Amino acid sequence: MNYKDYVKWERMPSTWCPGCAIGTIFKSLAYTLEKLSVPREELVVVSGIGCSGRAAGYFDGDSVHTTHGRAVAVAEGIKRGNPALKVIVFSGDGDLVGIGGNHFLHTSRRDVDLTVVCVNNGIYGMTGGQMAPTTPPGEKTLTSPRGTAFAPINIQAIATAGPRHFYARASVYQVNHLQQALREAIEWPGFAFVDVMAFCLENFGRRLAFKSGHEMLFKVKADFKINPAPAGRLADNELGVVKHGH
Ligand SMILES: Cc1ncc(C[n+]2csc(CCOP(=O)(O)OP(=O)(O)O)c2C)c(N)n1
Ligand SMILES: [Mg+2]
Repeated sequence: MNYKDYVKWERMPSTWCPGCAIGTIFKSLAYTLEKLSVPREELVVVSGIGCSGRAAGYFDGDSVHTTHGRAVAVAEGIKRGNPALKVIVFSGDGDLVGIGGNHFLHTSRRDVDLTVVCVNNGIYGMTGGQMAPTTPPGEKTLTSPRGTAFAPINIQAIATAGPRHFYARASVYQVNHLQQALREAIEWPGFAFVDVMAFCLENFGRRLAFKSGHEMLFKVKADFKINPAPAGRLADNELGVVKHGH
């Protein structure tokens, strides 16, 4: 299989804004599926609602575009119904750890064999740029014009709380690392969460005076460094894979 065989080309161009990096994550996942020779008939991609959530409709295989926040719950049902399937969730930070946070807590606790790819742009992008649980402290958004007063949710701490866990932090700039993390996550025989540091130009960055996706991409580059062999949890500015137990 070629990576292009996983894409519904008749749906292109995508709805994603020019300069957005969701496409980089989408393509990286398609490349990884090619590398792992995942048969299309064994693949199911599940998304919630949001810009990132549009991805399910662009994969040429079985896919479900669920309601907002329910992607992980639907994916768990599919996996329990047919454990032979490779079930991959591709959705946004708001969808997965905001409204869908309860499913994240419990599906990770049950160590269900899923791969969850989180496009973490720190914002509710699709709906205009409201503050999310992932918004960095002090950051100005549509709903926090003086800067958010709250600490962001610690995704890594939740994903690594159980005795068996897989948490990867990757970014849309370090693409080889992202693809390696996706590969390890898909091969991991339990709940694997890939937290991809991304950005939203139109509904977040422009309010912070960013002028292009390119500028935002280089902010990601400056903010994160790869730790190839983390001893424990990753520091806030580190990318890497933290796994244990299988
Ligand atoms: C039950 C429900 N509540 C709220 C909404 C409105 N809504 C649509 S997308 C979205 C947030 C999406 O944010 P995120 O998951 O981070 O995706 P992004 O657009 O940033 O990729 C919200 C609040 C909805 N569709 N359904
Ligand atoms: Mg988002």
